[in-house]
Amino acid sequence: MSILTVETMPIEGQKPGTSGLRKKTRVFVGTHFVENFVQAILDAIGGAAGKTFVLGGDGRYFSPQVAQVILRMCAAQGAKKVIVGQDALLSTPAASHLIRLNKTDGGFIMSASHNPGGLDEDFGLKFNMPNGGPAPEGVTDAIFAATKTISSYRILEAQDIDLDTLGETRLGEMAVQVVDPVADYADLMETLFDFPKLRALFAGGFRMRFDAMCAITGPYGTEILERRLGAPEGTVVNGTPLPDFGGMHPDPNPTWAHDLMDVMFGDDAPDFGAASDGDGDRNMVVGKNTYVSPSDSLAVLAANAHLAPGYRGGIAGVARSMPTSAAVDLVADAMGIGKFETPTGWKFFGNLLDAGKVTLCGEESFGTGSDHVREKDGLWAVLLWLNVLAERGETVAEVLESHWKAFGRNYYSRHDYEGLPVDVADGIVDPLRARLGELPGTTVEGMEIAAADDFAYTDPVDGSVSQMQGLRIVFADGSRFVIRLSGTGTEGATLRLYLERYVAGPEDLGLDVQAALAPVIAAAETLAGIKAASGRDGPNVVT
Ligand code: VG1
Ligand code: CO
Repeated sequence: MSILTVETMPIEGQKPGTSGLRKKTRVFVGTHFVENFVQAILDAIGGAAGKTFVLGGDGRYFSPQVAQVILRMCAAQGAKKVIVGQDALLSTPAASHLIRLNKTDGGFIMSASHNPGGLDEDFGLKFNMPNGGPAPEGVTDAIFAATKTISSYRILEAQDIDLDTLGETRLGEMAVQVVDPVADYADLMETLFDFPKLRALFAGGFRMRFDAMCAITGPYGTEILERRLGAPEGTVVNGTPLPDFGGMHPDPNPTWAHDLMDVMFGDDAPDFGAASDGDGDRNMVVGKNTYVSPSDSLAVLAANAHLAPGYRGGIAGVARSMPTSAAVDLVADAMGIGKFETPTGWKFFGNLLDAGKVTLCGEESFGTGSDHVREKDGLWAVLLWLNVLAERGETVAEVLESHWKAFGRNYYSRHDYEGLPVDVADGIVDPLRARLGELPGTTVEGMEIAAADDFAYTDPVDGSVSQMQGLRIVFADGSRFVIRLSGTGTEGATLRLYLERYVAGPEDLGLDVQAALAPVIAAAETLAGIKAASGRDGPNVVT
C-alpha cells in the first residue's frame, strides 16, 4: 500500500460552527472536501504520528465513506491506532467516553446532530480533544486557518476495510480496532445510576416510551432500557438508526417529536416519555400531560442529582449557556455551589468540567450533561430523571410543581426563524447591536430596560475571550430576551429569540407559557422588528 500525496486547493466555507463543520451533504461529497477538512484537523493538532483516535458517528448518509477516508488519512500520517464503533456508529456521548476511557488523543465524530440526514440534507464532522470534549475555539480557529492554506493531503492507497466485524485489523501500519458501540457506554451508566432500583421500577409496571427518532440512540436505548433495566419490548420506538432517519428531523422538541408529544398528551399516556437527537446528545423529557422545558430540566436535575449513586456526594457547581434560563442559578444559590454562564455550545463547558468547578451543565436546546463525559448526553439525562422519579416516588408533574414552589418559575421559550436570507438576519441583529448602549433606562411596551449588551465570555480557567455571543436585553423586573444567530444551520441564517420571565410564586406558577411571556415577546418585536424585517408572521419553531 502506498502513501499518496494529493494536490489540492483551499475550499471556501470550511469554518467550524457551534459544533463542528456542518454543510449540505452535496457540499461534503464534493471533490477533496472531506480530505481537505480532515487534513486541516490533523495539521491543527500537530499531526497524527504515533496517536490513537476514536472514530464514529450517527450513521447518517455518507458516514461509511467518510469513515474510510479518515482511516486512510490517519494511516498515511503515522497514526498508531483508531478505535472505531462497529459500522462506524457511535453516539456523541459514547465517543466522548471512549476517548477518555482509552486515554486517546481525540476523536472524529461524523454527525450533523439534530439536522436531517440524506443526500439532500446535512452532513457534519467534528473533532474532539483528548479530554473527550469538542475542540475549543483556539483549535477550531487553527483548523479553519489550515483549510485556507492547504495545498496537499496525504492518504493511503487502499481498499475499504471491514467495519462490521468486531476485533482488530490493520490498515498499512495502523491498527484498527472495531468495538461494540454500546457496551462501554452502558457500563458507564451502570456506575452512575441505581440500576436495581430502576429494574424494580419497570417491574412494578412503570411505563415509558423512548423515541430514538431513527437515529443513533436506538441501540443504546434498547440495550439499557429494555435489556439491562427490563423495560418491556417496544419501550424504545424508532430504534433502528437509518441513513436518512426515516425522513424525520431528529431533533427532540415538541415540534419535531410530535408523535411522542401526541402519545404523552393522549389518553392512556405512559408515565414517562423521552426522545433524543441524531447523535444522541440531546434529550427531551415529557411526563404524562407534562412537558418539561430543558432549562427547568437542568434545574430539577441539579436539585435532585444527589439521589443518584453517581452524584451522592453532591455536585461541585453548575454551568449553563447564556441563553438558558436562570432556573438552575436559583438552585445553585440555594445549595451554595458555584454557577457559571458560558456562550452557546458544549465546547465552553470543557474547561470548567476539567477543572472540577462544575459537575452538571446544560443548555436550553435540550442538552444536559455531567462530568462523566465531555459532551451533553441524552440517555444520561433520561436515566437521571428515571432515578429521581424512582427515589422520590412522584410523577414528573409532581416533581416540577414542587420545584417551582421551592424556587419560583422561570417561564421560558425560544422562537426560531429558520432559513432567513443572511442579509435579512444581519439587518435585524446589526442595528439592534448598534443601539445597545442607548437602551438602558428607556422604556419599551411599558417595560423599563435595565441592561443591554452583547454577551462576552472570559474563560475562568484559561482566560480566553469569546465576543459577540448574543444580544441580551434585561428588563427592570428581571425578564429578558436574547437574540443570536445559529451556528449550526446549513441554509441561510436562523435567528433565535430566547424569552424569559421569572415569577416567584406562590401565585401564577401555572400560566400558559406563551401568555406569560407575552409582554417580553411584544417588547422584543418592538425593539428588534423581526416580523417586520423578515416578512414572517411569526417563528416557524417554538420550543
Ligand atoms: C444549537 C444549540 C446549541 C447546541 C448546538 C449543538 O446551536 O442552540 O445550544 O449546543 O446546537 O447541538 P446554534 O448555534 O444553532 O444555536 V447538537 O445536539 O446539534 O450538536
Ligand atoms: Co446532537
